[in-house]
Amino acid sequence: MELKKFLAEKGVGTALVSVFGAIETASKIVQGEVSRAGLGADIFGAKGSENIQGEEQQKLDVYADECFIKEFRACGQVAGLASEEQDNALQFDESLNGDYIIMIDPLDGSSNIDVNVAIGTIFAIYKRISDNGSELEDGDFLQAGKHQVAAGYVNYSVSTQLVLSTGNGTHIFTLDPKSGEYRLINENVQFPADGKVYSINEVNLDDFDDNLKRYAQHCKDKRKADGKRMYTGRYIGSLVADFHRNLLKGGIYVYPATVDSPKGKLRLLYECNPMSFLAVNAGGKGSDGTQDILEIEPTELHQRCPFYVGSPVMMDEAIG
Ligand code: P6P
Repeated sequence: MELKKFLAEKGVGTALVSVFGAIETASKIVQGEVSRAGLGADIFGAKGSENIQGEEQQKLDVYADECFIKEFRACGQVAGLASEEQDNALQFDESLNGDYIIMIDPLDGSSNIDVNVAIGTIFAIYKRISDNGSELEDGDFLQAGKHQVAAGYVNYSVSTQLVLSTGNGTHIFTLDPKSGEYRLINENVQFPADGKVYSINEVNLDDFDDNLKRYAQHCKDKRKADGKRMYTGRYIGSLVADFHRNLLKGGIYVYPATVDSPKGKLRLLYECNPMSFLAVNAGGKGSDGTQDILEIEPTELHQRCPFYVGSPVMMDEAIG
């Protein structure tokens, strides 16, 4: 079943279906450019600028940001957007009557572009709080993750997949290159309750708090009845790719506070919240190590937080 038909059958209103239409269009354009990267097109490498995080922007980062902004503006249902690649939130004056607010990381893991590793777009969708037609306010963007009306990611990999939830399960669509349609391949996907994969950058091991050091050692020490290791490490350096594998096979992803990133590296509004929304809708959990991510009341657009997400049994073992 193709995307828009599925959403309509799930009772998703036409305005939100239109927002997903914008995501569909922009993701196909970005996928086309990502796939060209291997042809040596002049889209490799750094753009020579930095985003607000002081991170070197890749040419495809900026390209993806521009694509999604253009399509969200054009759909007429989005009043404003905040992006990892934009210092400040954007107000779409031409659609101030739109109901929706978008938080987006247009191309996460983009440092992997040059080495042909899977990368992704991550998005969260909220209803605006201020009156329709009025100027947007900070509160429209600084909403706790539990108020998301939808979230998802695009995984630009072996195939291009769109994983989304509108609060009624998490569903996987694959882009059919022949028809150009996203087709449903896995409805109401569920995290395996437990798993054998942990995704942590252990270079930071000395920075982990005692509880996480305990958990990492547990994963190294645990043996099956036959004496073989219970767990294995898989860390690709691309959140979407690591999350997607763990969603299907069972696993946990952790990016804790470190010396380099004392508040954690990942951003609450356009990485941790949408990935946690998807996880919870697939029977998994998302936490900052002390509380449910979706309960955190944001104070800044680009704020970071420690991030644990994955299979519920592993999450309970990791957080204790
Ligand atoms: P490190 C990519 O920059 C990213 O935001 C995630 O996609 C990824 O999991 C993480 O950072 C990798 O960070 O510090 O381990 O290289």
